[in-house]
Amino acid sequence: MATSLFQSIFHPSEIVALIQYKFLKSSPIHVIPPEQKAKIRCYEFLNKTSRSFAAVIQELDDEIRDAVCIFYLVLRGLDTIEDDMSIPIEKKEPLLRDFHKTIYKKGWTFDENGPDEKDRQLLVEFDVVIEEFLGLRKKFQNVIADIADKMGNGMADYAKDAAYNKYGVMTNKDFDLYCHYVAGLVGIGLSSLFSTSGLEKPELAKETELSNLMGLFLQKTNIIRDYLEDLLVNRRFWPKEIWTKYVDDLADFRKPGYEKKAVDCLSTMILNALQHAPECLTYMNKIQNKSIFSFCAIPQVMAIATLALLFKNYNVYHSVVKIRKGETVKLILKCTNIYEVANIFRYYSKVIIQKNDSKDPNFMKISVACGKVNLLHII
Ligand code: IN0
Repeated sequence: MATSLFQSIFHPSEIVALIQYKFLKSSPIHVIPPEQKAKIRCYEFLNKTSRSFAAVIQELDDEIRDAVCIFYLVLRGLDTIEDDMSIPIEKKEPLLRDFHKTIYKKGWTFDENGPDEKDRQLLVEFDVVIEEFLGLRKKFQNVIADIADKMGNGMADYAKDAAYNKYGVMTNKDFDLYCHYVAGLVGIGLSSLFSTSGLEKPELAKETELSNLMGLFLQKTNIIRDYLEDLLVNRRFWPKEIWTKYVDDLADFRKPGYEKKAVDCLSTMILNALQHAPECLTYMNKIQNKSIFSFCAIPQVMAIATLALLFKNYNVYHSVVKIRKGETVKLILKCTNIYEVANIFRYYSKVIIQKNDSKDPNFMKISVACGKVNLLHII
């Protein structure tokens, strides 16, 4: 709290937001009866993996909260297997492909992750997640298992792909496909869960393309922001088709003399992500339930704020650039309805327009992409 306040010292409205948020969040949200040990443990895991996002999940209405929490933890489980380079491919492939069956196996746990894997403990105690999964309504179980099936198989295909292992993601099409597996499917699954709960119309589950793009927008923003973190562990998610226009090796952007190329390539990446923004607003415009709306909108506004911060920002290549906690909290407090969220999108598209300059090879395309966000009418 003290560091967050200090970071916002020149942004008084963020100080107000931080204090407001602190008081809002200090009251316990939902109390789980002490005998439901597995459920308590699941929420502990949720709170450990992501503080602010966990709070947003816990604010969801009763009909959907547990299903989303378990969906999140199942996805984390898959991720923890995919991520771990110490698991040999012969072992990893069946683990990923069969994960949708594993979640039905009462008592299943996994302790073969490397000691440094950050969510290792989740798989060590995965029996609690399975117990709660099996306690969900059958329809929720089917949605979660179906997404785990598709995602696990997609991840396994990439983990086995020789070109991907050597060079990383190759084409723009590959980039969209990879992001579809790890994030687009999450959007598709969430829309199905929302519809299944009855809190959203059945039609929302049919909006698979818009749901997919919601995930792509988030994941592409993460990939741009995490350039350095990923490069240091030799993961290359920036598509080769984009960066080879500027350099021979993705790591060259870090070298002195490559600053202009680095910032131009960054613009191409940001433009690629930004093109999904209008469709994300279109998706959010279809959400009726207040708690689901905030749940969807908060990561989205953080993504567009992040893109605006990363645009023209050479620091991306030398450190991890993140929005201040104060700015995050201010955004969280504002995400109450589609008009506010559309205003936030417009605000950050203007921030991008102000940083745009005519020497950028993407100048026109970026102006158009921002223009589309600005002109979108919400009805
Ligand atoms: C998410 C998404 C998420 C939330 C709401 C609607 C969505 C629709 C489509 C796709 C994803 C959607 O949100 C989280 C947000 C999050 O975890 N934020 C982090 C911040 C950060 O920098 O990582 C936090 O600590 O607050 C998200 O990023 N993902 C996610 C995972 C599971 C579920 Cl159920 C929902 C991950 C990803 C890869 C983008 C899908």
